[in-house]
Amino acid sequence: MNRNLYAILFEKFSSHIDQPCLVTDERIWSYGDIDAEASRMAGVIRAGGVEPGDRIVVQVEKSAEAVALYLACLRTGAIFIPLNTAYTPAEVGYFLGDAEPALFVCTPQNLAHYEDGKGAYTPAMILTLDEVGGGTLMERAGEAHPVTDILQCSDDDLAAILYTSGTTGRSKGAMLSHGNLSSNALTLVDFWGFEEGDVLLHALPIFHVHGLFVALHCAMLNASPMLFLPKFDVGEVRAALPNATVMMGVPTFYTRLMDQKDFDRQECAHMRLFISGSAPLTAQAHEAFEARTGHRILERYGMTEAGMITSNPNDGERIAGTVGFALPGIEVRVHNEKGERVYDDVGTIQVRGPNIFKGYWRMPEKTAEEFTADGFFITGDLGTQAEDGRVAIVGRGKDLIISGGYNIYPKEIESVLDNVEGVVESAVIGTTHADFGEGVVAVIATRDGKPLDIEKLQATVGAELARFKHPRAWRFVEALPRNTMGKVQKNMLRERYDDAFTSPGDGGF
Ligand code: MCA
Ligand code: AMP
Repeated sequence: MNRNLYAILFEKFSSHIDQPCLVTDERIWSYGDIDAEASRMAGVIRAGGVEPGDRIVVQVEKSAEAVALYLACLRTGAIFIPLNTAYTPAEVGYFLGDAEPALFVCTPQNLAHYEDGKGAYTPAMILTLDEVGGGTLMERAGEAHPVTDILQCSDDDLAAILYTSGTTGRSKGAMLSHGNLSSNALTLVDFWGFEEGDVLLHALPIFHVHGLFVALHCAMLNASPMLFLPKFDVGEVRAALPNATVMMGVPTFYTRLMDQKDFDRQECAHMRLFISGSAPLTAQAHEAFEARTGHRILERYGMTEAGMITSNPNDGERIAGTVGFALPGIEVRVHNEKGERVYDDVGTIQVRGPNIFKGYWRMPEKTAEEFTADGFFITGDLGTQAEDGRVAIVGRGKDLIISGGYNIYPKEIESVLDNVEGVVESAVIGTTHADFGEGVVAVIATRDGKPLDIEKLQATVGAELARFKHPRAWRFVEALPRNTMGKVQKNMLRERYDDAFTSPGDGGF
């Protein structure tokens, strides 16, 4: 049997080939249209000499064509590597060098940065794709001989690599197999009760697990239409809600909807399910949403390396502040520092199951560090598990900021700041932000504690790092607080500057 994820998706939607798949501003793409586009793009991939197992790095805006490109990679056995559109050429350069793709697809606007061997690694082929289906990839697809077969794959063959930053520096590519993705998708479509008539409101980016895998796969396995919005725009989402039944979002989606004074029950009357994840949804936000709309948001917990791990039930009690139970077929446990399994006590969350990634791309030693001897993946999240299995996340063991659902690793920003003249050392922390959950604050030690030129600091960070990672509040001190071991006490800094985005004049964004 062919375990290629595309074969599994195709089998489910092929009886609905004339049904709408992606509804965009420009047009309605039926399942047949998307399949045909994926065949043409597969033709481009094959004609370009890209072999199964070769990597294709993609940094393009959200579009139906970008979805077809992803499906074409699955179809041909090429490994799909999506990148956040906000990444700077410097950041992209690292990923190209690390992944060594046979093909890089970028926007026409960014092409100049990568042509003619400007970076450390120049892919054999660079094509372009814009947000309305223009670019050299589409020109070639128009002429290509469509590939209609689906490469025979096993569960262990790689489908995608998603980069996730590390607490100690370099980004790691999480290798995800066809089996990782299909097992998770098949579980979710069932667990969340996808049914005939469901319409998914898709406003997430498609370069992360949430928008690319969780949302797309569930809809495609159910042959559901997706109202495919370019991004989360509160007005457009509100306009689409009456035609949808399911929405998946990060907590910022829900806080932004709640900020709309006239957003009410009526607009959600047609909805079956609101799902939240990627960052903690506060119990307060959960309850306020229910009071306003009558819907209890279903919160679930996931990770790039593991896909979806736990979920509150579709039928059953959704408890605010918890992320529910291990999904069927997945084992979750909490271990304390002594390595003992604990219940109702805080420890690290560990996971085992068919969803767990195959390791970090070309980093076997890093991979080994993240697994226990009995094969559980150590998530780095701190949580509790009740006797009945219900999990609550209480914090992170890893030095990570989650802002609007994007992960930001302080180390990466600190490394840039520490090279700026006048900076003795820096500590980057996340503090409470009403819109993004957490906002980035840079605490900088200077020789006399006097402030440095913020514009200069911003420009230095700006040349290297994507804008969503930029500190939006700056604090200058004489020295960073350290414990007796010499480690910077970030907890103390987070407490001290927790009002960075709530005190007057510190809006940041
Ligand atoms: C945009 N900006 C941000 C963020 N997004 N800053 C911090 N954090 C962010 N998340 C900045 C931009 O750089 C810009 O700054 C300004 O905010 C406005 O940009 P804009 O593009 O208009 O922002 P937006 O459209 O309002 O986007 C906010 C958003 C978006 C809708 C929350 O970030 C989003 O869709 N987030 C979802 C991320 C996601 O899918 N995560 C799933 C990861 P300036 O004005 O200075 O230029 S997968 C995962 O975590 C696991 C597996 C899981 O469990 O799901
Ligand atoms: P990523 O590396 O982008 O896949 O992000 C995964 C991380 O997001 C997890 O390790 C958690 O720290 C966090 N996360 C995902 N879902 C939730 C949730 N429902 N509540 C709290 N944190 C979450």
